[in-house]
Amino acid sequence: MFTMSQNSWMPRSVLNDPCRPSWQAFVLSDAELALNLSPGGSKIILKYAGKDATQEYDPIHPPDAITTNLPPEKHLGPVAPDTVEKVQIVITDEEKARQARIAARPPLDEILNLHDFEAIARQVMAEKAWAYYSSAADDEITNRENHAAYHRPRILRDVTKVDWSTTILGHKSSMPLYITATALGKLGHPDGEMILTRAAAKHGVIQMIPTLASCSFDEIVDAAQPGQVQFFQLYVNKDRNITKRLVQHAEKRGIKGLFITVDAPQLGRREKDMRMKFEAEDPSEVSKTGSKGVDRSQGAARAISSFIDPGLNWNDLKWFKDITAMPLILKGVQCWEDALEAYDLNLAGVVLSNHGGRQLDFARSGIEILVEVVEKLKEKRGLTFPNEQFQLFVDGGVRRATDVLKAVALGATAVGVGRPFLYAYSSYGPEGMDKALQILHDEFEMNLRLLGAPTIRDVVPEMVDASNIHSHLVAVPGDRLYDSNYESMQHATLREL
Ligand code: PPY
Repeated sequence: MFTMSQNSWMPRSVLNDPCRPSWQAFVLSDAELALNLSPGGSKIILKYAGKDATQEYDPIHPPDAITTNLPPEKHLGPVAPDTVEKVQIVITDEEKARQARIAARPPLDEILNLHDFEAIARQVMAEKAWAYYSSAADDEITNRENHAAYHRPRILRDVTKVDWSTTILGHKSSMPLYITATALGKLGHPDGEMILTRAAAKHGVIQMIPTLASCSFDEIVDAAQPGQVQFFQLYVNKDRNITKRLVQHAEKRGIKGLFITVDAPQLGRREKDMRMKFEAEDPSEVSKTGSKGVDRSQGAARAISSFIDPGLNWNDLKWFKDITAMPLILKGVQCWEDALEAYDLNLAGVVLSNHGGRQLDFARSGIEILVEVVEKLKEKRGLTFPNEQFQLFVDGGVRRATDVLKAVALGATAVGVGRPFLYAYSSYGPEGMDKALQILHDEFEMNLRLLGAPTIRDVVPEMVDASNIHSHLVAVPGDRLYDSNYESMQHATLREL
């Protein structure tokens, strides 16, 4: 349970959590400070003052939000949970309708591909959760720009047996993909990221743990099987001591690669997410801005992003090398010049990504960037890909094994998959996630046969025609993802004067 009052913040869940420090509860002594500290603004504090705010708080606050951000002198001691007012949870008509839609989901057997999960998720997820997961930047152009390469399969090769396993940063993976980091996993299911951990173990894939997880880092690591490989995605904190602690703790817990996100010095403008708060709150409040002119009344993303350091730059990378021996990978590289710089700094690789279209709109797709990076790093440094010393990864827009295989053919070691897994477990729980990975396995098996490639090593550049990739003129059929995802301000009502 998490309660807020005008002068106290007290997460009861900590009482049962062995990973947390022993002082167990956190009380702000100063109401003014509490109101100013809340990234969601004062309204949310006042709304839940003295009440059980667990449901609102848990999914959108990483569990260490208070321990990390609140100075120790503000932690005043344990809470007696019995003294806290219980809140009557009112089930709205809207929530009842959502529960009815959940009950009416098609059986999992009828889910044939990852798009299907998305279609169900849209109907059964809580509105705020759907808005956060599905939103993308600005006009959501980049969000649908990932499909401009075509296969050139070979025939008459013996593909009786096909093997789509590979290695990523030297670690075995049953498929050339990994579960990439996505924030706030509990918005979709109360078990959040731990569903991904368990499914990763079962299917032999690697999970990248997000900085902004809903579960704590230790919970996620503890949920792994012995020997299970996990990576860690890092948002760099303005307070480098916090970052250092996180990184060194991750290394101590056996994390095998540090993916430093470099494409989010500021949050992209995700209007669907923003509209959530916009609609939920008093219209007179919505345009209120914080001290730096930032609108603090907006959606989930904005509430969690203020700690990220926009000052992060190339000079910081030496410091990372000094504080950790984990392989360093930059996540969010978008042109060959930066990939080359990362190579010259002896990093272990780069993720070519537009952050799922959630940051800079009109940023190019990962696969388009991949083509230019492979070409230029060959020209400038004589590199060929895939390359063990400097690995290329791609993420964004992956819904099919064919998306993965195109990237692999063009030189990627592996591809990150994010939203589809969130949609799978948000709509069907752990079984949904299990099914999603099974679907991908089945797709790899079939598509390797159809490509004429018995193993991943046989998936070569000649198997893809990427000649249109930079033209941005590729005809795509009606874009279901876009048509169903983009939401204009269609329900706008004018205020009464
Ligand atoms: C995302 O929502 O895309 C995230 O990765 C989390 C996040 C949150 C705030 C700023 C940047 C990224």
